[in-house]
Amino acid sequence: MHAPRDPARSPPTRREPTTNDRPPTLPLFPELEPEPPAREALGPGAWVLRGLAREHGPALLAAVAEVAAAAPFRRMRTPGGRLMHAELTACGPLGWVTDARGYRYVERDPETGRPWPPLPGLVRDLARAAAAEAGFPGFEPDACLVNRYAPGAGMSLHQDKDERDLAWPIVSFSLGLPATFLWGGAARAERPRPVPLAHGDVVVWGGPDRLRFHGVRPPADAAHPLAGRFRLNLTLRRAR
Ligand SMILES: O=C(O)CCC(=O)C(=O)O
Ligand SMILES: [Mn+2]
Repeated sequence: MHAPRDPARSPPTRREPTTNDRPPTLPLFPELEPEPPAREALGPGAWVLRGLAREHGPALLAAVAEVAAAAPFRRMRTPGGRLMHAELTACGPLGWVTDARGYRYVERDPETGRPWPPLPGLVRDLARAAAAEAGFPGFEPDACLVNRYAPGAGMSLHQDKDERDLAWPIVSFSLGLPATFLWGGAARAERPRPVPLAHGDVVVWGGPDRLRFHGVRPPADAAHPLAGRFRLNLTLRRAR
């Protein structure tokens, strides 16, 4: 019988390989490796559309910068008085805001008193295409909420339910740093499923999944080549 080796007292004469010594295993036939699925179902009415917006990343980030130049990112307070971790701005006819009076859509930026900047055509077109791909043709968003997450900033579980007609889906673009999206259930208490989201991924949820709880874990600190130390998220909604 072998006595179990105590590595502290009897070091092996020959160093044993550790996982760190092993080079990454390359696929023998890369062309036969399965591609990550282009769309993943999160539920009967919810899809992750992998990389759908990736090629438009630079243009989308430029559009966000233009929006933020007219309607700067700011941290808003929940009706209960808590400061949100993500910074927000908006574009399109309506912008979502939260303050002591509650959650609502408004036509003017309360910070500047001006209408929200227009919804960029590219954002509208991509949102329409993503919604159609997920089974919701004819989506015409009238509100785009833009969230900016620095490392350490997340969003707790919530439902998107301030929109008038819940028959329309939510279309959500992820740009910049990767983060984990938390896909919950119909009740807050249901344990959410972690869904990693990368630059260019789009999530669409509607129909029977429209009121699912969801949230975002804070991104880890890193630098994205296009977005720097931020994750940006655009959610397109039909608010009225
Ligand atoms: O950042 C995300 O991926 C989700 C944002 C969100 O749920 C919201 O703005 O309501
Ligand atoms: Mn939400």
